[in-house]
Order: sequence, then C-alpha cells, then structure tokens
Amino acid sequence: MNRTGRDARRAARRLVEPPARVALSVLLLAGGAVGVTAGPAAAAATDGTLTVEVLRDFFGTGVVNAAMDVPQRGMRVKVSDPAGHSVTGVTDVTGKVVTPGSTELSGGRYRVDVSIPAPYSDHLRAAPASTQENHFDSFTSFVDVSDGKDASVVTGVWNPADYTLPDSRYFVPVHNGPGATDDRALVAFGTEARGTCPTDVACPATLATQDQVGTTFGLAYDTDRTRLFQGAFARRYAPYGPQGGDAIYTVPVDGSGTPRLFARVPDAAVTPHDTANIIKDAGFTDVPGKESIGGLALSEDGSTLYAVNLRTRALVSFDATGATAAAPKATVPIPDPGCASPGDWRPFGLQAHDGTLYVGGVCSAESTQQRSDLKAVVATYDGERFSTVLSHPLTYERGTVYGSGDKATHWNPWNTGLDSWDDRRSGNVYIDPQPELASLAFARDGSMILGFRDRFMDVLSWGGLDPRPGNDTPQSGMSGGDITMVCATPTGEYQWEGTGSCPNHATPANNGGQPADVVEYFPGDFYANAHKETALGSVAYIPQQQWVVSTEFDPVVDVATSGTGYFDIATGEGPGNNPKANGYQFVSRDQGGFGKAGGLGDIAYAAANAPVQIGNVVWFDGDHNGIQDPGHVLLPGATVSLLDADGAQVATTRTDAAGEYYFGGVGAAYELTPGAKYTVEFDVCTADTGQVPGQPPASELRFTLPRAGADRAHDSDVTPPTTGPLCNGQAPVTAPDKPGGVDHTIDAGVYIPEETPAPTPTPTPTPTTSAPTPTPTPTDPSSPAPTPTPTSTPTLTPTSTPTPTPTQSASSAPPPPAPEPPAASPPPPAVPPANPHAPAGGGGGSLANTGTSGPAEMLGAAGLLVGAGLVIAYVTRNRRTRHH
Ligand SMILES: [Ca+2]
Ligand SMILES: [Ca+2]
Ligand SMILES: [Ca+2]
Ligand SMILES: [Ca+2]
Repeated sequence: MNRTGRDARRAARRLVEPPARVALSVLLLAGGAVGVTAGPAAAAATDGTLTVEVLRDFFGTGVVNAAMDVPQRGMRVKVSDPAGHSVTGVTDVTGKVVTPGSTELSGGRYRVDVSIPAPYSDHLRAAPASTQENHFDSFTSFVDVSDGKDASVVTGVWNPADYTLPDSRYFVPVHNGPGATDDRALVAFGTEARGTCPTDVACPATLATQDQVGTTFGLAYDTDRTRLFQGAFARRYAPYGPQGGDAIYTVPVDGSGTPRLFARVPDAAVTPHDTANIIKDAGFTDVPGKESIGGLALSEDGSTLYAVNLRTRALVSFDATGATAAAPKATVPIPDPGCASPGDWRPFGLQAHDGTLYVGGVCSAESTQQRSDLKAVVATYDGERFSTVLSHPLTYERGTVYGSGDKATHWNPWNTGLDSWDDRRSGNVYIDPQPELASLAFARDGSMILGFRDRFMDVLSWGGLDPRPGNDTPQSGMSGGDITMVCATPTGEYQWEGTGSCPNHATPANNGGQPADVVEYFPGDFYANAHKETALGSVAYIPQQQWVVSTEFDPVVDVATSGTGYFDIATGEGPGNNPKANGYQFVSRDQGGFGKAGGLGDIAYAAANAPVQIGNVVWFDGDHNGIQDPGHVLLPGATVSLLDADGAQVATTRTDAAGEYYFGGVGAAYELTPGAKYTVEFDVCTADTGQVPGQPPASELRFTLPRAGADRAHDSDVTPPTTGPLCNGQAPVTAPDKPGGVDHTIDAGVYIPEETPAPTPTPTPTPTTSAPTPTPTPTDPSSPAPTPTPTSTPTLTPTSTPTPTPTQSASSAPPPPAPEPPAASPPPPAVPPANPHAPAGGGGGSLANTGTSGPAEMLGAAGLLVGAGLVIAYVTRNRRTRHH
C-alpha cells in the first residue's frame, strides 16, 4: 500500500488550479460556509480505489495468514481527507469496505480509521500489527489514492482467548472399566501425537489418577493459573473419586502439585454406586446423564467457572480465581427449550466462545419414546437469559454402529428399562445410541462442531454384568456417538450439515461403506468395514490448527481401544480415512476395560495468554497542530527504543517506510510485561526526511504538540525535550494489562520550527462577483503556520488555529515532482498535483462535501489569492473532537 503523504499546509500553499475552476470553488465554498448543502457533485474522479479489509486473526504475529484468517464483517471504517470530510462504511461478509474514487473526499491522501462497534467490541480487539512483509496495518493508517492509484489497508482483529502456543497439549479424562487396571484419570499429550502408543509414539503423561479424582468428564483449562478444572461424572461400574459425584477438582498441568477439591455443585448427585459390587452396580442403571456434572467452561476472562448440574438442569457458576470456591456465585435453571416434556430436557455441554456461553443439550424423548421428539438444542447465555440458537431433530439416518437394524442406524429415545433390556442386543453386543450433546467447539468462522455422546455406553459397559436381578451375564456395548458440523453463515445463521450451504462431505469413497444417503460433514468417523460411527462425543478445536480433535474408539488399528481422532476441518476426513495419520490410540484393549463402549471424558487444550504489543507511528506534523492529519508525511528511519522501568533499553528498532514501529506481539524478541511501565524513546535524529518538504536535516526536527485533541490514536505522545538533543524525546507507556492487548497509540509527531515567517504579499480579495466574503479570513494565508497554540487542545478552537487545507485538490495528473533540494531555507515545498482532467464541477465535489459534512464544522472560509498563475484557497473548519 501506499502511505506516501505530503505536508498539507505546504501543499495548500502551492495548490494549482486552472482559473476556470476558481469561481466555482469560491461559490461553493461560500455555500458551505453559510450552511447550504450542495447535492452530490462529481467525484474526485482521479482517486483510485481504496480497499479496506478486516480479517479475524488467530496468530498475533502481525502477519496475515491467508489460509487461516477469516473475513470479519461488521467493522467500522472511516476514511478522512485533509479537509475534514469523511466517508464511513462497515465491512461486509467479505470483510471489506471498497471505496471507488470517492465523491465525498478530496486530495487523494486519506487517513483510514478502523474501529470495532458493539456487539463485536465485547470480544474482539485490534490484533497485533507489524512492519514485516504482508503485515496487518494498525487501526489508524494512511493511504494515497491520488492520480488513480489504488490502495489497500488490511487490518486484523482478534479475540486473544483464541491464542494458543504451537506446543499446546490436549487433556482427556480416562475412565477405568470394570475389572480394568488403568490407574490414569487424566492424561496430557501433544497435538502432533499420531499412531498407537507406545509402539508408534509416546504415551500421554498422567496428570491425575483414579485414586485422586475417580470417574470424570468435564474439563476446563485455566490459562492464568495453568490448571484444569475436572468434574465428577456418573458412569455405571466406574466409581466417583474421593470427593463424590458433586466434586470439581483442580489439577495443576505442570506437575507442581496434586489434584484437590475446588468446589461442589450442590445437589448434583444423590444415588450411590454399589461399591461392594461395582461390576454390576445395578442401582446405578438409570443414573448416567441424570446426575453429577456435565460440561465445564471457564469464561474467557478467566473469572468464572460454569458447570452443568445434570440432576437439577441448572447452570452453576463459581468464582474461578481462587484455590477453592466455598459455594457457587449463582445457580440458574437452564430453561426447557420446548421438549415434549420438561423432564426430557437434558442440558449437558458447555463452551465459552467470543464472550458468550453456549449450552448444548437434547430433548431426550424419554417421556414419549418417540424418536420424532429427539432434538439437539444449543442455547446462549448472556449472564441474564438463555436464548435458543439451534434446535434440530435427531431423526436422521446415520452410519451404523455395527451390523444392521433401526436402533444401530439412528439416535434413540433415552431408555434404560429393564423390561426392554434385551431389545438392545445385537448378536453378542448391546447397541442403543441415546444422544447427549456433551461438547461443543467453534471453528474459525464461528461454525459449531457438536460432539454427541452415547449415553447408553455409560449405562452398559464392556464386560459388566447384566443389571437385572439374578442375571450376572457379562455384557458389552458398542458406542454410537457422533461429531456434527453446524455451519455459521457469513451473516450469522446456523445451518446443519448437509443443509443450505453447509457441506455434506460423505461419498461412497470416503464414508467407510455406509449408505450413500447418510449425510456427514465428518465422514471420517468410521473403522474399516465394521463401525460407521466411532466418535465418543467430545470435541475440541485449536483455531490455529487444521484438525478437529474427537474422542474415538478404535482410533487407529487395534480394536476395543480408545484415543483421539483428528478430522480435517475443511474436508471432514478423519481416522477412518487414514488411521495411522489421523488417529492416536492411548488406551489399549487390556488397559482401560471399556473396549468399544468408550472410556474417555471431555477434551480440553492448553490455551495461553497472548503477548501484548505497543506501537506505532512517527510522522511529520507539517501544520504543527499535534494531530495525525491525512496527507502528512510519515517518517522512516527514526530509531525507537523501549526502556524498562529502570531505564534499561530492552528493545530497539527503526520505523519502516510507513513510519511505523512495534514492540511485542507474538514472536517478538522482547515480550512486554503486561501492565508494566516502560518508556518509548524516539530518536528522530536518524529519520529519513526525504519526503519532508524541503528535506531538512533530521537534526532540525522538533517534537510537535503532545496529547492534542481527544483521540490518542491521532496525537503525539512525546513531551518536547528542552535539554539534550531536541530531536530525541520520550513517551511514558504502561503496557496493556490484558492478554493480547495492543496499544498502537504511542506516536511521535515532529515538525520544523519556522522562526522567521517569510514576508508575503497581502492577500487579494477575490474578484469573483458572486462570492460572498468569507469570514474569518486568515490574516496571512501565505504564512499559515500558527505559532504554537497555547492551548493543549488546539483542534477544539478552530478560529484560533486556522488550518489551511487543500479542499479543492480533487486532483490527479502528473505526480508531484520530488522536492527540490534546498538552495536556501525555507525551500520550495513539494507541489501537489493539479487536476487538468477534472470534470466540470470537479472542484465542486469537494466543496459540496464541505456542505454535507455539516455547516457547524464550517466556521470560516477562504481567502483567495490570485497571482502569478496560482490560486490558493484556504478553508478553516472545526475538527471533530472525537473520531468514532
Ligand atoms: Ca458421524
Ligand atoms: Ca459415519
Ligand atoms: Ca497535523
Ligand atoms: Ca498517540
């Protein structure tokens, strides 16, 4: 992009216009001055196209990742010209605002300001920028579309909660089946682990044991304290841990301690296991899915832990910041979304995403035993109320769990009736998939990935005894969980896989041999020629990766095993398509004892607190008003150093061609400490003044008015030094205190003091008869640089700070010649382009804008000087005090 700028004041002084346009300009200027709004006029037809693109970033490196970043709609874009006109837009579903040669702006050199409006502002922030190739621009940037040049700005937004380190790990609870010997209750492993452990790849690390936490499901990772929350879970044959069925434990992930009780979810569990005969556990047959704790989720700010009480169907929240929580902060019922009976509502899964809590559940159809009453439901919770965002029937045909038959190819109503117990028998195994919406994950574009657990596998098991009295036959189940995509459209609606534009990826070539009419976004959930649905119901997605991770049975090659499968988020291919590449087995047949009945809980991964960043610009403030006006020159080559609180230099850099610098962000050599105090030192003595009018020596640069105006993104932050090298100044900074925070408002503006204004001819009033006399008239338009204004907010008092601006430079044509080397001071400044191609009324375009931008802003206009073939016009207007 082209950010080349010019000093607006000097440009204005030398503005060249054909005499034919003078009268029109004056007329319309006057009209603006008296509040007459001219209609849309001809464009500044020579402007090129400005494209502002906002991408949602997931990496924080400041560099665009074309494959992974996604367009962000709804972002506000404001493009301003030197005269104070502006046009605004909102990014569309492509993330763009495209401004063809604007009819509203003039001058060709504009400032672009991006901002994040509600509701996005509750979770999105400016992403880190950089000076590397293919970088994100900051929220304030400068473009030049004069003379038909096109320009683009690409800026990034992100939710720092999305951040993970490349060496992140997954965490999965492990269950210990009847008669099994697996002592592990929580394991951790790298995201690259594939194949069978330990023959192909290392086995996971053990973070908690059965003795410590017992049978668990829910997991939530705490980036601030590098610990996991892990919730007790009701599963027949598999006992609770030492703290019972209502316990939430904390587990340090770095081995720094042992699991301990964090909190209890009141009234979550009432039915005891038959610990004396756990291999039968008859009294627990109908408990799974109805007692203990379902999903856990931590709010993105780390302050609140949420848990689903499966027994009371309530959302229970805790202060998550302490070592323990004595009691819930709040307990709110999760309302029945309209199931056949309120008792059929079974909320379970939880996930925090983009500042919102999502609750997943099903209508179980338990009261009616009609499959048509089975539904998947997702609701959001905003802290006050729940809103259903998805409700979809679970009546469709699926791949078979095993063999044939209606039960094996569909979801079925919740049922543990002993009178119908043998209806579930298929050969020597039991199959009766009963859905729990146990987990949710979010794709980069906001699509939801739903993990469905087969509740019946928590009722049956692998080798446990028949629950009926007098029958101690060992029985084994086959799980029929699932992983389902619900696509978010660019405008925010949800579409179930295979509907609307949400793809069905299943083909006879990739679906493992299930019927061709079975619809699946993730057809890779099969095991060669036997099982067409192998997902166990827990999913997670690390947004920097290509793979959705899912708990699976028989994930690689060995049967009656458990582990994880990896599904390509774009194609849906998974462990079935290439088991060794897409699966990781870490529970062997001999080890866990749950065989094909699933022996795993939820999945969490280690997110991380993103680094913070500061920046960003050094500019030549030619009009010395302390504001980064459009059209200014940006200064490369300034040396910018970061000093810590002790004054030690911790980083140094030079401004790039756009005058920008950055410290921190992902991958930076020095990472700032969030919330710490620093000093940014701007040594502009090294700056390249080649684009500054007159090309003065950098040593003559002086810092402009600090902290002018109301917008920190547009001001200068350096208090001009009074001793030492006057081209070396400092700005105090407090680093952003929240993870992933950026502060791109640490800027330095410089100018060349003019000690002796050149004597100039008296302005000649315009001879144009129809032009009203504009007021106020600058007393000396040829020497418009005011002496430094006494007030710290000069832009609020336009009458005292006449700011000449080249409003009629709706210009194109030959590029300005390079500034002449100074023969003497002051040198001739750069000459902005004239506009011989401007259509009739071209000057009126900008002038019409003068009117449309609001008469109140037009406090005075225009002395006009005609002489020696030059026409010079000045407009003084009230700047906006705030930029939205
Ligand atoms: Ca499936
Ligand atoms: Ca399948
Ligand atoms: Ca300025
Ligand atoms: Ca600033």
